Amino acid sequence: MSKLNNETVLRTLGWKSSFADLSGAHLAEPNRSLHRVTEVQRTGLIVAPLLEDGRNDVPVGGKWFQRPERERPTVGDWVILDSNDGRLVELLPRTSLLTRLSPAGNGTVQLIAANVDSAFVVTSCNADFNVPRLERYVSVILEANIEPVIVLTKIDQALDPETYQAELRAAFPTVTYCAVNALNPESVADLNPWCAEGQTIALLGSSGVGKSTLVNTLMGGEVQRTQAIREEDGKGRHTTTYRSAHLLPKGAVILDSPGMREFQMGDADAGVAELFDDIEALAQACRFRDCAHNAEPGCAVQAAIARGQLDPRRLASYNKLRGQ
Ligand SMILES: Nc1nc2c(ncn2[C@@H]2O[C@H](COP(=O)(O)OP(=O)(O)O)[C@@H](O)[C@H]2O)c(=O)[nH]1
Ligand SMILES: [Mg+2]
Ligand SMILES: [Zn+2]
Repeated sequence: MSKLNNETVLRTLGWKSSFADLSGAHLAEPNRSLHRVTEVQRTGLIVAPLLEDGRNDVPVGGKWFQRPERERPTVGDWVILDSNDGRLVELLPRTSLLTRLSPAGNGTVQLIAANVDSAFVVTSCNADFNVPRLERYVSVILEANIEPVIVLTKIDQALDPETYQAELRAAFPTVTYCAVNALNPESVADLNPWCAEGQTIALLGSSGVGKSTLVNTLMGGEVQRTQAIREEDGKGRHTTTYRSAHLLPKGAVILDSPGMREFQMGDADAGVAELFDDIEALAQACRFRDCAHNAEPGCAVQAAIARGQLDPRRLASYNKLRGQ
């Protein structure tokens, strides 16, 4: 362990002691250090903490870029570097991986972030609010075994914030949502349960919905508090921001994905099944195993709609997301 970076520092970057058993033999070798990828550039990575010589950039050789997309390093990855020359030696196994289809439309997968615990899907009380789009985000997040949290911003600007919340409850009965004024620290404190040390949060949503504002509030509210603590006992915690990784004073790391205006989902059947588990449960009772829940005799899903127990819009979304 002596060759590892200081564990306290690693913890501020989201390292969990439960990851320790993930690290392979490479760490036992001399001159190896453990870092987190905070940014991916065209020819290399930006990592934290710094290498021994004070650098934070790691050139990544062609060998890595020739690998299948999923085996290349992405933001949030834990990597083992050679502390002598900064060479990327090993990519540690991930606990989760968020992906999307490339907007280029050629069917390739793009990595968004790795080792994420929860994802804030940010939308606001205005024209941005769009249930089908939120359903796509949430399906992909669930598919990746990440906890989705819908963050509804600008409740202070809406005449009818409760209408948006009612829509969220109807469309996402099993997903937590927080309705906030992103400019107000007390309001944003509703997100604290996901912001503890060791947690990594991915931030998703169209531009203009308040992602940067949320990060500022999550960072800023506490900077003041940290200063107050310092006066008392000389202890406190620095907050640090990289281009796309923010170390929150509460301990969590937020990974901000740039330019997510277009979010094409790849295969997310398991995530869709989880989001629509009520329909999946009803479908167990359909007469035909391959029932498409349209006009088949003995369709338990249509029966639930007829009884007023299932919103037909939900079935339409489910079928659409499953490509039917
Ligand atoms: N009143 C109010 N304004 C907000 C809220 N969230 C964001 N804004 C404003 O909306 C604009 C866009 O926010 P920004 O954080 O840049 O969105 P981003 O593109 O998702 O990062 C800024 O002018 C913010 O001040 C909110 O909850 N209430
Ligand atoms: Mg922004
Ligand atoms: Zn059916």
